[in-house]
Amino acid sequence: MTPELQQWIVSQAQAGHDAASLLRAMCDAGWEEKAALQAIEQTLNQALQQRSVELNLPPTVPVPDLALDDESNTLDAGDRQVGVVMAMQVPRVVVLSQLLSDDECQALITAAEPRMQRSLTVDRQTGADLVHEYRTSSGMFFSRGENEVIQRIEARLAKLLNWPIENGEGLQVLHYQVGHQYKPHYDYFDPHDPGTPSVLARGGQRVATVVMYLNDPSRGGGTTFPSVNLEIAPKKGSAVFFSYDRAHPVSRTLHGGAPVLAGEKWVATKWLREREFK
Ligand code: PD2
Ligand code: ZN
Repeated sequence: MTPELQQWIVSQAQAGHDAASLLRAMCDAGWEEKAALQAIEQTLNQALQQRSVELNLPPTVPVPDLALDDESNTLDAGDRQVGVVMAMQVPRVVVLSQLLSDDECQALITAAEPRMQRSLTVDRQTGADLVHEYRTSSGMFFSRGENEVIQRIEARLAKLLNWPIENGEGLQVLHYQVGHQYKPHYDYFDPHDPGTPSVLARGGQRVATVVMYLNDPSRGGGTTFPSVNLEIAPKKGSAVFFSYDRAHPVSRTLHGGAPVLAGEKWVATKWLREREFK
């Protein structure tokens, strides 16, 4: 491969041409398809790697994902067929329907309700849990596999996302009342925070989130992704999955819970780590 060709591939990609159109142009110019594909992949990977170093980005890590194909809008979750409502690549966000049954939603709320406390967030300096103004919901954590319903849901998520059950934190349940919100934030732990190393000792970084909606708020309470102007309406039994292959804003996974305007909002959040969460 000549430097000129490499430069051409990078400049075409920067101009917004996708891999398929690059491939077509190269094949039209006499390239064999397999060789052209390899040249494009190698060149773009190299360019991305170089850019990451220039920008001093942390390296990417493997993340959970769903086995989506173009033909099917349902996924086999083992004991249940789950609907795919929307999928985008960057950031990786997939909205799922019918992930949980009404009974499962209710069972989670019933078990969580007596254990709810004002929500804590991790203190960025020390790694300790703190009450913070930007998070006005109340919440609780189940432990992993705590009861039969939780075991079932965790097994379903592991199958859907092809990620070990052991890498999941315990399910968190949040309850928002009118006016409550969760201001935009990243779910990964900021590598520059002094408290992060102690948090990472238990299973490494968070690499993906599943927010499951346990009821239908009357108004408001959407999950927002401000970097890409996306808002997901909370619907009982549905969920939003998103992943972040590096702990950096380039992941574009800034997200928040919009204020609840009428009614209430219950969610269960599953965070997935790189390794076994102990
Ligand atoms: O409740 C939500 O929509 C929400 C939004 C952002 C939950 C979380 N983050 C979370 O639990 O991390
Ligand atoms: Zn979050």
